[in-house]
Amino acid sequence: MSEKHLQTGDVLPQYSGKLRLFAMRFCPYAERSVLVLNAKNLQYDLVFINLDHKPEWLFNFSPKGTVPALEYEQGKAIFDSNIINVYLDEKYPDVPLQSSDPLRRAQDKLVVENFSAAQSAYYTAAFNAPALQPSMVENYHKGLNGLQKELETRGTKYLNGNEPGLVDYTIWPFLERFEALPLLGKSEFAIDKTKYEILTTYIEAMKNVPAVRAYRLAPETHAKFTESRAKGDPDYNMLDSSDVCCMRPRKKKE
Ligand SMILES: N[C@@H](CCC(=O)N[C@@H](CS)C(=O)NCC(=O)O)C(=O)O
Repeated sequence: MSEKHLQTGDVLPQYSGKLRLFAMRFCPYAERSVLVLNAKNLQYDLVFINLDHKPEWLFNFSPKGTVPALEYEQGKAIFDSNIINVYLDEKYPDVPLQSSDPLRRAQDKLVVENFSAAQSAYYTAAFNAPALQPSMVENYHKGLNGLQKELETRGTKYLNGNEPGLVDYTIWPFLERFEALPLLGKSEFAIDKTKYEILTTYIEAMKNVPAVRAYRLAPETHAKFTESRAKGDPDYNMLDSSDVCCMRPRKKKE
């Protein structure tokens, strides 16, 4: 898989007949859908997009120009990670990722909702540090505490139960990125193993889930991309090795 991000002027790769996800390698929302596609063992193609120089054709799939967008049939797409993931779960029920109990599904949505303030705090800390307020750090820890309490109350390995589900794959991409914050000098965002014992066990378990392992990036890698984006020059292709030397035509000898 090429990690190259396509940009304005690049042609749309040929449709292969598989599901196709338009994504950006470092986007947590796109990661949510990648994880669900992986968890369901679906065949899919990934197309990475340079969000600062979007190819014109992106808007045919995602009218707002956001990723992820899922091309579920040639030329037909839906967008928004939560909408895509519920669609995938209902369309491909072999590996169900949501509870059959409506109340539990509602509770899962509340877990995600209650976590959103921690997500916002992360975004400010990572990309707009001068705007960071003490109340945001507080909200971040409230979010982590809430998540830990929920895990404790549910008493299961994952939020979904003994196997991870949609609720886990929705929250995980942010937990993955939170570990980059201390590396960026934001030590107040560290997830202390003693204070967050249950949460730490959960985080380590999630890292080993096959769907996650196949796509997860190290905190150092997230930190490097975040730094480039915070400086206003996101290094989208920092993981791409497809252009390296040897594929270039050799210069003819005189
Ligand atoms: N609510 C959307 C949010 C998606 C989103 O904001 N994605 C970002 C990238 S992480 C994006 O596409 N931004 C558009 C831009 O940067 O122009 C979802 O869950 O899919």
